[in-house]
Amino acid sequence: ATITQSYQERASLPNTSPVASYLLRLIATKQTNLCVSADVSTTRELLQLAEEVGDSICMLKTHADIINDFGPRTIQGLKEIAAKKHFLIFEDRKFGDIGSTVQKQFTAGPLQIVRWANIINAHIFPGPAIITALSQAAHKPPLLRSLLILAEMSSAGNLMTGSYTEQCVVEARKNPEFVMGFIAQRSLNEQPGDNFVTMTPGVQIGATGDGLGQQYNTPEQVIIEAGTDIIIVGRGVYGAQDKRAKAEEYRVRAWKAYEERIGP
Ligand code: S5P
Repeated sequence: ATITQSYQERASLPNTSPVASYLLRLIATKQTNLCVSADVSTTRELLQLAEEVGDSICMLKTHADIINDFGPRTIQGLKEIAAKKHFLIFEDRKFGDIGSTVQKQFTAGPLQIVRWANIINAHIFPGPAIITALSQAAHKPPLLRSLLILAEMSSAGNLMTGSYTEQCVVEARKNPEFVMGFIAQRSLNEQPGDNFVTMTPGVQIGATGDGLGQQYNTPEQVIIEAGTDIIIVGRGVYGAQDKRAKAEEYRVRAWKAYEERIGP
């Protein structure tokens, strides 16, 4: 059902986490279902990329642990640009440990992810306590944070299929306040009432893979055929000479695909 509904309509459906509602409204207002993956290695490059693509994105995805000089300057800069350009920050930490450990990884150490990332993701192979542990850590002191469960991956030969993926959906349905959706290759909204946000990496125009397992689809394959909500593009954007123009090109392609999918 969510396949033919607009982002705007979905923002006010029941069973929608607060962060998802905010994001869906933001997407509708800015007319962008593009998330840029900022896999760069310095604070300077990260903040410059955020400035350049900020107007074209609904979300910036980071890997804080690959930034050589990550620190308070990175956090402050990111927050300022996100507020000015109106996008959310998603730290792609892929938590995957016992509850007690992920709480520390989320809140402590040099990254202090909970302080600056609106959205995080986790694997559920350690069991469902990973969800409650992250939720608890996000709520003291109360911060508006949300989780994406990694239900499927883009890489060749990955093991996240069948009943594993199904179990991700089961656990998400039990935690609609905190779990906003999935990292997956297709929409997993299969039951009436499901309104999860699906974000899909492995998107690039004019490439099929990277020689290291990554597999690429086009924005149209992902948004129209697979029914997902947000494309995640890394090298397709930050690898370009003119990053601003490239982000805008991906935004237009993914937005047109969405308009075609929901119909007149
Ligand atoms: O299944 C996945 C999940 C993720 S989060 N496949 C992925 O590629 N990712 C991430 O998306 C990956 O860690 C990288 O940051 C980004 C894809 O980058 P690209 O350069 O291949 O577009």
